[in-house]
Amino acid sequence: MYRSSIASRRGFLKTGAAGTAAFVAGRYYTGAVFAQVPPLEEKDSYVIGFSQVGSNNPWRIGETESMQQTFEEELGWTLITTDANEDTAKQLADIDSIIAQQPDIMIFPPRESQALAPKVVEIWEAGIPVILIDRDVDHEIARPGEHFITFIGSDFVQQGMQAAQWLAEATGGNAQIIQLEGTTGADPAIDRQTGFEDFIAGMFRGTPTADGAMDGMQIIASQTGDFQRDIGREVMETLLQSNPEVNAVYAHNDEMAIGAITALEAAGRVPGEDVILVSIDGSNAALDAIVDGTLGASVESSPFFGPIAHETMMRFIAGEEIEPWVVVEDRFFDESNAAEFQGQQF
Ligand code: GYE
Repeated sequence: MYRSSIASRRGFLKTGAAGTAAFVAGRYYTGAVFAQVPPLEEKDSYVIGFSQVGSNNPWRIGETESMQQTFEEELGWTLITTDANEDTAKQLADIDSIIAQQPDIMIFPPRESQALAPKVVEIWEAGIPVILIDRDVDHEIARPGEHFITFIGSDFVQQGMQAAQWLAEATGGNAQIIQLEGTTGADPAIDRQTGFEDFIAGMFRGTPTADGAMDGMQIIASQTGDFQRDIGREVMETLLQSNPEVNAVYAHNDEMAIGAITALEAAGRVPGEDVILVSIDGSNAALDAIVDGTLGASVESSPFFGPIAHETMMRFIAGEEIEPWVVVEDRFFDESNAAEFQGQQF
């Protein structure tokens, strides 16, 4: 599809090297000054490159299993799977090794938004179409509908806002909050922080909220726990010592919330009573903690991307124009419904 806006031209010129390579290759680029996703022909089976970020958390394992179930077990296609062990440099190298194997398409989560964006452009230069799942990249560098087909994933700003709203209600608007951030530079960590902080500041996506600024809700400390349980626990142990007045925790994922619960209990605090916790993901462990009363609530963030990735890929092959963001709808779990879903998640 022809895009002639000044913005895309300017954007394209910024990635001049990419443009030249695409022009020289002459496969999908015929002289116009905009990027275009390489096409994917219709055939019986496909080789898909899947570069996973890590596997030390049930969410990641759930995502990998969903991809394997859809593409390998149900369709009988080939999934080239790599595991970056939560190391961005390794993910960059993993992607190079997948490109060398010339898959038909790559479907993967970029660990960090900016660090992976030039790599998405490189995959585009190599003539391989890309669907990003679960995490997005910086659109100043790599753009959906041009360098990659689309981003399939949750609305992380909305998730942060929902967590803030629940916490404000649960604490009567008075909370001394420790925030445990996800992986620094990861799209969900950035947006979950924005959604939460904006909400307590009385804003949501640039519009004032009905509740206005919540002066009784204060973030007294905020540090990354890299989306990992053990790091979440260690960070919480340290932050607890310097912030004994804490009475609320907002963790960007369930694993860090569970680590924080362990740290709180070890320090003689009573999670769920003198410290209220809210997090994101909706894992089985989180549902159990909600039922036990230690975790207050968890906003769902589904890792089951196999079916929706397949459906989106087939729409692309059929020549449909794909929206730049395929939004995954999430549920919300608290004491009113957690028991109903126990064991059904990941
Ligand atoms: O919340 C977390 C994982 O990228 C949306 O990353 C995902 C997040 C998820 O490690 O548990």
